[in-house]
Amino acid sequence: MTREDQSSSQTGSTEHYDVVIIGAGVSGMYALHHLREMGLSVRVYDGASDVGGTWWYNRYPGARVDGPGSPFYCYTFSEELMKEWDWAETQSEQSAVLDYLEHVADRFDLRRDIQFETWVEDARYDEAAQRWTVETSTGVCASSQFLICAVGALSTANMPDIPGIHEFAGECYHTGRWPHEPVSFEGKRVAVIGTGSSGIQSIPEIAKEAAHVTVLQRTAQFAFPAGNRPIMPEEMAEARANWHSVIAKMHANQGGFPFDPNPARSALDDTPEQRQALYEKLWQRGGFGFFLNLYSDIAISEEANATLADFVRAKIREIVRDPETAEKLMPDHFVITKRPILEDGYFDAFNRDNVTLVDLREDPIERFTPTSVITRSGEHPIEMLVLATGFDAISGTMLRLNPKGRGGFSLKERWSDRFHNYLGMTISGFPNLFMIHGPGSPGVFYNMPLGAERQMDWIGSCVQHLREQELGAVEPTVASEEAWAAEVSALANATLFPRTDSWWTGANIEGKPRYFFAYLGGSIYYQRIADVAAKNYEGFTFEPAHRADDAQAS
Ligand code: NA7
Repeated sequence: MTREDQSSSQTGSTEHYDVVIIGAGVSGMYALHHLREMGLSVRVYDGASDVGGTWWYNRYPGARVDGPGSPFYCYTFSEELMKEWDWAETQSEQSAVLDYLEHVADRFDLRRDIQFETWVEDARYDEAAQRWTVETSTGVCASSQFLICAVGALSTANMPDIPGIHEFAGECYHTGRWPHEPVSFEGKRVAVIGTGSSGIQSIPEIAKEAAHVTVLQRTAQFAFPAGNRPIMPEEMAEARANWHSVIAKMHANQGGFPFDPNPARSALDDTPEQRQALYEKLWQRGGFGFFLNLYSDIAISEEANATLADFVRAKIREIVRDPETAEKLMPDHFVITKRPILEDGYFDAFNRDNVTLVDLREDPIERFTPTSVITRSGEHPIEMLVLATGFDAISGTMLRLNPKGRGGFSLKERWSDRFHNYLGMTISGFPNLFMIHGPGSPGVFYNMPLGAERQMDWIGSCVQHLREQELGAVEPTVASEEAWAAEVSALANATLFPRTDSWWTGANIEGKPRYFFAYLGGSIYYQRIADVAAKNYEGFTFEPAHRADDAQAS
């Protein structure tokens, strides 16, 4: 089959494309746009009913952007798009982000190449044809030279396995699978399991309506004031007027946001009074700026870390009136080594009469009954259970997909001991497969829409390289994967991050390989991948394109 024949054609029940993309979230949407602009035929599959990925699913009360936020949590590829879209708040609520993504889908006519409500159930690489075949839940089968997994870093819900939970007869919702119909808490006794970002954002909102909220906490958390505020028209105007320099700043910044780098300074260089003054100023201002303006060794030095941890613990004691509850809320890990959380009324919710805290470390859940949750200390009758229990993050959805590479070797086999990859985008034995925000990439440690664009631009260039050179397949060597793993680990091991149990280390999922799997070099990563491309894709091997008659003969 010639390349022309393969372009968006159909043989029997198999559709043929240049590229299949799995996922129509922020990454998959841009991947579609970019590859289409390159003149490729592209098909996107997504299990949801519309675009948005994580923003389509996470509709729980209080769901908001909890990073540095708007207007810079957005695509940068189109200046017109930036100019025509107004963001209302710094911490945009879920519906505002979804509105934006729907607008992007309309504006760039993305939906015509997306098949919704379609799960990719299997993906197999055909070595002779140098193509991937995917099978979907709707029976559609597609073949493509390239497979792009834009499956989301936080998309496979972590469902707790607690005795009796399936017998619970009341309403039960996972925050990452929240219903599209309105959920009423009015007059209900609600239990919430989980105090990560989703629990901490939703608990104060649920408490406003519910008869009673029982918070079931496994790990007490450090959380910081969200500092959400309206974005002033002059701020939007300024961002627009300086859009090119804003983008340049975003590219240069460690986290992908247009902020000037904070001068390197140890927390231990300041007196306790000076530190207190800085922490207090940042606390009052709120927002993600707290982390961006901190001392540079908070995530590196135990002693420096303790100064901030003590400050936040004192704040919790100040906010929460009941001393016993306040003590249960005291986190004991290194601060910011679990995903930093922005809160708006979380600690204060424990001052309400209708909110109680159960510390599962001293009072664990024994089982559920149809009408209650039973902990060691007694029974808590409930009508609703909210599971804010997070995700099998970063690798979980790739493993659920479990693509089969060369020789039918599955990803589950390849990743049985660790998440082998090169540049966080490619895996040896899985030619022509690319991941966006995969393990080993900056992923959740970088402005995710921008990171997706930058990874996708690199993938597009690699695809272009293959087509220009009439190459059929590309994959990394095992040696380059090993070197990459060492680089990722060396960056992580210079910090306190790997020393805390978190979804960043895989510790939240039983049996998951345990190590820190994000690339912590920030913007350095994009220089690294550019260098690899400039050195003729150093660390990769290429296969010439098989002729169609060779492929058929084998
Ligand atoms: P997280 O941050 O993984 O939080 C999940 C929470 O659920 C966390 O407090 C967990 O405790 C708790 N958890 C998980 N399983 C259980 C069981 N079995 N029993 C009790 N408690 C449990 O997920 P989120 O959805 O809040 O946030 C994910 C990201 O989404 C976030 O960073 C934002 O970027 C958006 P643990 O700490 O593991 O002890």
